Amino acid sequence: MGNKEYFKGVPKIAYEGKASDNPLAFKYYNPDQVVAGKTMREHFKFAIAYWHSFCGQGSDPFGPGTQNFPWDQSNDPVQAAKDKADAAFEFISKMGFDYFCFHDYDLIQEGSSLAESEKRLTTITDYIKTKQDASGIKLLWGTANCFSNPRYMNGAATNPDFDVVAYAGAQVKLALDATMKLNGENYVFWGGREGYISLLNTDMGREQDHMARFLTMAKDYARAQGFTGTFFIEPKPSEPSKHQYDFDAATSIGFLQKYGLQDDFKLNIEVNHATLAQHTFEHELTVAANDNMMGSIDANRGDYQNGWDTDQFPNNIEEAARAMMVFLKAGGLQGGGINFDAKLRRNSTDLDDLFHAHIGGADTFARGLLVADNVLNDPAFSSIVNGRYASFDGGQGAAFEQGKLSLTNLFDVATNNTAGIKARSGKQEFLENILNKHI
Ligand code: XLS
Ligand code: NI
Ligand code: NI
Repeated sequence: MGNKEYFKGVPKIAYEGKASDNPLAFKYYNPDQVVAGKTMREHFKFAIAYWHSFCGQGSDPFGPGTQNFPWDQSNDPVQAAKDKADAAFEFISKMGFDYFCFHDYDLIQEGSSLAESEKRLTTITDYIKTKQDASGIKLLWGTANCFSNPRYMNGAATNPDFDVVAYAGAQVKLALDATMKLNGENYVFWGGREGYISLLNTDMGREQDHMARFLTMAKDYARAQGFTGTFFIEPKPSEPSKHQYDFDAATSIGFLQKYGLQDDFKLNIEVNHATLAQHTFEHELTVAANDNMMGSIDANRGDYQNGWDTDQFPNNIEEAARAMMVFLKAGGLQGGGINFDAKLRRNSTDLDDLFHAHIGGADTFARGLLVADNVLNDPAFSSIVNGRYASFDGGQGAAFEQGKLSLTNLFDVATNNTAGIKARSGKQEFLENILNKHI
């Protein structure tokens, strides 16, 4: 067990309330505070993303990493992986969060063969298991990185070459084994290369059939091993592919329903993916919630002046509040939690920056939750939304909802309406003011 302290001088982060001037304290995230019947800790299940926080060192397409992590100094892959796990568990414990998430090769560098990778994964998961037992920190979800290695340049499950599909299957089997060994509560599929770069060389229908076949096999394997958690698809419209098959929530739900996967699979909605798809975060959550598919959240935000997945830490309170309104109305997530799939800016190079980022992210969601609860409990707000649909609560409107009317009946209702159609205001500005009042 490593006993080196990586984040020296940083104490365990505590809730001190909004009057506190301590930058290393939560101002709104109070894990034990009950909101709408649950503690904040239960609502959110905050998780740390291993890849952004402990692997990515700030490199971008224009230059190498800047952050030079003290846990990434050993040339021995096993030692480097253990140092990284030590740093990760120290950080998560100091944040007071309960969960982490990983890709297989975030935990340890991929080996030069499948057998070597399997051996390395076994070694590091043995090590992480002891750290989980000692700290109580849990695994929200695991996943396989089937997009970085050059073998996946034409896709993983949707690769036109069966040998690559089989290799991806082997990798996902190992990632599922690692996830189950660490008692992962869920398993994620994000298909960055499951799409196309050009339709000229792509048989889209065949690739989508392959993807469904692959997901079904992965699900059947895990279920046969006794895995009872939920599988998540993570919609994203593009980047790295020109077009990804899991474009957005509506597309992904249609895909899952077409192939009969909707009972085992839900969605992991990411804020920045929503905005890349030209949707809002609240839109994607609403689409998912309507079909009982709101499984988990990857919390971050985009830069609204450019079109990349910039994965910035959440700090937009209105965006969080609107999302939390959907969240509360749906009764929370189907199995998942809130994973900070976010990274420091390349020039944020101090070790304490990682704390400021996660404190801000947690406080943004906590504040969003408090605002959402207040808005939903504000009678001026709910009476307007409910009132807009009152004509369906009785009479012919109710008969319409119950499927008792035909098109001819609608013709009769419209013909007999001698009073005419009244203009009814949507009251948007009124509602926006109520939301802002609670912010
Ligand atoms: C990339 C995705 C990725 C997934 C996990 O854009 O957000 O990080 O969350 O593979
Ligand atoms: Ni993500
Ligand atoms: Ni992303």
